[in-house]
Amino acid sequence: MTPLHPILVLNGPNLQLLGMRKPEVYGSRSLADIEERLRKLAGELGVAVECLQSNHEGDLVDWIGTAPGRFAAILLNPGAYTHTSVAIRDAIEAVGLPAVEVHISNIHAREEFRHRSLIAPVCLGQICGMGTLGYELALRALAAHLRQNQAQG
Ligand code: CA2
Repeated sequence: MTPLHPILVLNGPNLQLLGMRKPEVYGSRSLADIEERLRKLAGELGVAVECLQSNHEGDLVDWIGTAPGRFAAILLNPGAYTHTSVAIRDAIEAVGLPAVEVHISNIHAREEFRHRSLIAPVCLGQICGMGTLGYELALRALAAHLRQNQAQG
């Protein structure tokens, strides 16, 4: 298999608290645990991942903006910025890299303000409500998408 550029994994605000609070909503795994599992799965899939988290919208916009040429795709859980950030949406749309949005909880079964994602329309797809397994499903989807595109030249 020809090596691909790594996949950029971005987590937004408050996701550094995973495993420490609200396990009934977000499960009991820490972000470090999720990232470790993604690195292991990436190895099995023949890709690499780089994982970053920030509570600041501008950091996420900067990382997305500098991804082309360094990363092949983006897996992101934008946290609460999902529902508010035109800047993150514009960044994803501008760079044109395939992106998958992940939510641990089922945002459609929660408060109405969480039902709308500004970012999902510029992504390949969205996975939500599958707990932290959603990150692994998204990585599988992106790796398959990249391999398919590679095979088609
Ligand atoms: O379900 C998801 O993954 C969310 O992106 C999580 C965001 C929320 O604003 C979105 O609507 C859905 C919140 C992340 C906060 O994470 C915490 C983790 C542990 C304890 C408290 C918050």
